[in-house]
Parts: sequence; structure tokens; C-alpha cells
Amino acid sequence: MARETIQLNVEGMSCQHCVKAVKGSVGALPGVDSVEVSLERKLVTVGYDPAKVGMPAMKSAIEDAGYSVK
Ligand SMILES: [Cu+2]
Repeated sequence: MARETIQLNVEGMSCQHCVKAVKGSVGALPGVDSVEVSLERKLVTVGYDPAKVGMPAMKSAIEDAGYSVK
């Protein structure tokens, strides 16, 4: 299966709870196989299968968790 990574700039994450919330909601999307979060850089790095999931679904998952994607 093809795998790609994308980096999203996410505003509003401040602690480990936020990291868990973002990892949980993005990680629950079908096709996502890894989620890394850097609080300092406000960066979420997602490994995914582009045949199954795309950036719009990731953006909504992050927004549903209460954060915003720039
Ligand atoms: Cu938090």
C-alpha cells in the first residue's frame, strides 16, 4: 500500500491532553497509520494511505477535537 506523510499546522494545542486528543481523533480515521505531534512547532505529522483518507478528513477530525488547522 502506498503511504504518504503530511504536516499540518495546528493552533490551540498546549499540553499532553491536547496531544492525546489530536492523536486520538486523527488516528481513528481509516487509512491513518501514524500521528506525531510537536507542541513546540504546533505541527502534526500524519502518515496515511492516500487511497483511503485525505487532508480534508484530517482537518475536520482536528477541528472536531477543538483545534484549528491553518
Ligand atoms: Cu491541552
